[in-house]
Amino acid sequence: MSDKVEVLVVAPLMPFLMEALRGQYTVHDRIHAGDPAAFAAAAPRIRAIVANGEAKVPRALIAQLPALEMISVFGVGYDGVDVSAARERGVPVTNTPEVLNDDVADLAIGLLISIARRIPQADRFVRGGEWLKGPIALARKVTGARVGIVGMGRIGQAIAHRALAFRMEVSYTARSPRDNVPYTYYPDAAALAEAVDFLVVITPGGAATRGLIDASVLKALGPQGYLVNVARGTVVDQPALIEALQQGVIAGAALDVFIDEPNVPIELSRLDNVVLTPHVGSGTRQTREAMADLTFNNLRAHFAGEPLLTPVDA
Ligand code: 8YV
Repeated sequence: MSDKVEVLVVAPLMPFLMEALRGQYTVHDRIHAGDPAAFAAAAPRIRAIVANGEAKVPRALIAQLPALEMISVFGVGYDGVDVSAARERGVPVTNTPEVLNDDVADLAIGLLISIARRIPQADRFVRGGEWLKGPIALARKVTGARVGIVGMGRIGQAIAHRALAFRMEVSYTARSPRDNVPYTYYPDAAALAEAVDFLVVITPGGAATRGLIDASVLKALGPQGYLVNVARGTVVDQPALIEALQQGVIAGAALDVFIDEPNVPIELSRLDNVVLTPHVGSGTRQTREAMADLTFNNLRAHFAGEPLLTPVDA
């Protein structure tokens, strides 16, 4: 048997990250889910878990790995990891902050413009020969509109910077007002929604934000308002959103994330006032490579006895 460190990969990862991991470690790819015998045999030797932003690393899994030393997440969000269970065991968790800020902010603005200007709908209009029958309906102006950002962390601030270039009036809600931003603060999502044309959600997932954007927030956003979600599906009450879209309680929504990915409710797909993307906020080659490097280098640092590059809660 080789003396390579053994790691458990718990989610599908980019091929270039898998290749780097396989070059350095003995990699067990998702055996915890698909191969109980192999998992039982390897579990006592597994010293690290590699996850992604959507992966689940529950307490029960951590408990089955007595030699576990660290969890490296390929993603900024680590709501799927039971960080308390890891902390109790003295197992640090790392993620990939900063390197994906630009991509997620770019997509947020792209989705906002897409739903307001109905770009995918216009594309379908041309392809379907509808243009020959007459002009398309008018859309909603973006420049100068009021945008409310739910979550004013690093990505929220990157979205705000871009919104300013569109001369948008930026306001936000967060657990508490931030003293490093000049935007108007609202104490809760409903008050913010009431005051804006576009509500952009970029707050961490997890128990603290589950269902934060509920029927009352959507009602406050109103029939001229649009929702953009580039955070986690769990932050929005998805059935309430579907109903709001069907009933015209809000004007439209652009969504990159869903409750049960990759399953998207058929009701959403049937609606014309939505734009749907398959969780691609960080999905460019450049950014995914930077995320892979950081995921790998956190593992490398740990096993070299060096400080972790980006531990969570740091
Ligand atoms: C995913 C994400 O990690 O960073 C996050 O929190 O949700 C994404 O970047 C990515 O899709 C890889 O699975």
